[in-house]
Amino acid sequence: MAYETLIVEVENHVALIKLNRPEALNALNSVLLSELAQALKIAEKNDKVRCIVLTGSEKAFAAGADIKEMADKTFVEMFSSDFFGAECKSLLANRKPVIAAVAGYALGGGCELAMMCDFIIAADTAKFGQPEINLGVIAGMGGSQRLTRFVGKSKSMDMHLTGRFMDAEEAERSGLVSRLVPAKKLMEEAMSAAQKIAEKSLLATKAAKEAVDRSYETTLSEGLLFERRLFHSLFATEDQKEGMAAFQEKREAQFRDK
Ligand code: CO8
Repeated sequence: MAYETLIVEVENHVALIKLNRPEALNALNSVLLSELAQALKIAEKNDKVRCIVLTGSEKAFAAGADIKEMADKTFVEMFSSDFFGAECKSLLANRKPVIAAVAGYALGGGCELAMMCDFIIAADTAKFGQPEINLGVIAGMGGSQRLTRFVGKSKSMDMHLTGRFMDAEEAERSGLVSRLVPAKKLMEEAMSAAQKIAEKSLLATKAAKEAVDRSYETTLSEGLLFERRLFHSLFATEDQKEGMAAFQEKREAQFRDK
């Protein structure tokens, strides 16, 4: 499938989706977000794909929502179309794991898009920020909620109110990113993490993703119950039998997603 704003490759069970609007530092316009939602849906349906990596360029993961596209819109247009609402819901509906591999700018909607992924691996060149305040607006794709959960209220407020950028070291220290690597190693590290995930049982992978995601949405006791019930339910799978047999037989497990 050919896209105007993305490059998509599938290799060794990993779909690599590259944002591709170099002339605008990968700013997220309607075409890009709807193509991204479509590419993720296709990857989710493709049995050969077991993990997804989302990346941008060396200079920018994405420098935010497209300011030029939004500038002249009215409240009525934004509200009536629920601007970017459907696209965000569609991105989040994907049940396969998605790793964000971030180099350069991840600002505004770009930072929010990275945070919508399951985890972020950052190059030492990465810069995160929610600079919407400089444009007379605020975050709109989850920044005020997700960044606060990642880094805590004080740092999140600082970022949203001053519009300052956070470098990759601060992002790792604050828990926004899971790994920090030299820029040259970014794609190697992200693809190797994806490969590792692709070797697991996809049933267990989806269950793990659901359980961790649930921790954001519920109380501790409900979350613990949800996790325990998912754990119990995996004993109905062949992959659980295989995984535990392989451990005892001291061999690699051969998962079949059954
Ligand atoms: N939108 C549109 N075009 C952009 C954007 C953007 N967000 N960012 C960069 N570009 C364009 C520039 O206009 C420029 O194009 P041109 O050459 O035609 O003038 C090109 O990309 C290169 O950019 P610069 O020349 O500015 O590159 P620099 O290296 O000098 O600066 C920066 C890089 C610091 C990243 C700078 O481009 C910048 O500040 N960009 C804007 C960052 C920003 O404010 N992001 C937040 C946008 S608002 C948002 O994301 C809201 C999300 C919520 C949506 C909610 C929906 C419900």
